[in-house]
Amino acid sequence: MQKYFQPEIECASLEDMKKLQSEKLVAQVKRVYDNVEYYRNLMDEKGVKPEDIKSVDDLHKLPFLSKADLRDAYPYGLLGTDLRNCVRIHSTSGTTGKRVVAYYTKNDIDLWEDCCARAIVAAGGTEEDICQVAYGYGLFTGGFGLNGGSQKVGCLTLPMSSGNTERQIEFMRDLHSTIICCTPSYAAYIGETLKEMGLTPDDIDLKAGIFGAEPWTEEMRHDIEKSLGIKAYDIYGLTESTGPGVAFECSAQTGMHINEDHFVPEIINPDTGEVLPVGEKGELVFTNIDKEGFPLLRYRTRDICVLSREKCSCGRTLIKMAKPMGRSDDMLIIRGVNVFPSQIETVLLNEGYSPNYMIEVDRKNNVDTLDVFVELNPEQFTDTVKGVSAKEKELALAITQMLGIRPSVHLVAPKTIARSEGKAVRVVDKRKLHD
Ligand code: DLL
Repeated sequence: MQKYFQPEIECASLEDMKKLQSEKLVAQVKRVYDNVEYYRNLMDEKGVKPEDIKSVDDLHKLPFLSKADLRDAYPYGLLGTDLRNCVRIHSTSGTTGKRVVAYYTKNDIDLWEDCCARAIVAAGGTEEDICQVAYGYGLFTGGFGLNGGSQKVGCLTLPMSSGNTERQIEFMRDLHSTIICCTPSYAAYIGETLKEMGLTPDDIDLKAGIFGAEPWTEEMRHDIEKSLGIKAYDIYGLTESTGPGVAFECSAQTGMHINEDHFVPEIINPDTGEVLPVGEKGELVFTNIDKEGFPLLRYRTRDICVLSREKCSCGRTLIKMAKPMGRSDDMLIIRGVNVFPSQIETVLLNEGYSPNYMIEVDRKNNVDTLDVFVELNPEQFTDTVKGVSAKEKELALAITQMLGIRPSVHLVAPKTIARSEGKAVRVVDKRKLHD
């Protein structure tokens, strides 16, 4: 039996899980109240004392933490323990404002790596595997997180980091990598490069990929599975709550099991903060019940998704989260309509186009404009100008049917849209320049 398939936790009854969570939560709230002045003030403002939290059913009494709080408290305001007890930091890229720095004690790293190990085992990983980690290493959590998980499982671990795609493929072939971990957009790029090198999935030994850190669609999953000859598993996480491994996909590939023994999820209405029942769509909120360095309680992720307690064919009882549609702040409001880039991706891949696209939003004469630039595949590129313009109209219609608003579609030559080795940047919102 694999050490990192832990049925006593992963297949626990709801009652046992709640008991475990409650014990950890009660202790965590007390610790945070005693050690973290910033959060103590928030609790005092709300009139909540640690004694009021007796079980996970009382979670709703606690105040939320938002990204704004994290920025406010930067750099040390939410530190949960003496800095001397911390052994590592990681940080978000800070593209949407001041970066967030998270602190890890030795124990935090140990538990985080356990979570990543569970994810690798759920994707079929064993000590027989050769695991190529092509997430970035550094302040980003992807590389170090999966690296630690892979070593715990006992896989031979290749700390490649991202980039240098041909070298990735050479290593993959020479060392017979069986598992690859990277962002889905980078996996698509590796698949494209493999083809360009005149190779097919039969020329490599990969069997599984563990992809996350950005939203990706089912259509993208099929594309990657085909181009690399693998099963593609989703993995979710965020720096604020440790990193990858907060949730992971199993053989059922129908959503990700949340490591509930460490992270207690809630779904809330993003406008009112009201807690929604399991099964309703809303903003995901996490409470870290055993983190020491950066113990966030009721952290609002801004990720929009749905939870499910439906029985899973893999036997795990850990609650599942659906693929997040994207962050509430990734959502574009165009002519009053809510648009997620992932909806456009679904249409493109369904219509046989490449996953290489850019979305440009602007405002002209007070009207929002939506331009979608999509690369033609090399075989589509030989088309006549007339043929291309007919295709653009067809694709614009398909997107209109999905979104309810009409875009201008521009089919562009192969290789003209920048490839991503990490998280793909798919949207340029020029309206911000006018505001
Ligand atoms: O992206 C951690 C990670 C690394 C997850 C490697 C998975 C694999 P951040 O850079 O802090 O951390 O970004 C976190 O990325 O709030 C989501 O919006 C998004 N995200 C992460 N995983 C997924 C996923 C890492 N599987 C933010 N599907 C999160 C959709 C995801 N979005």
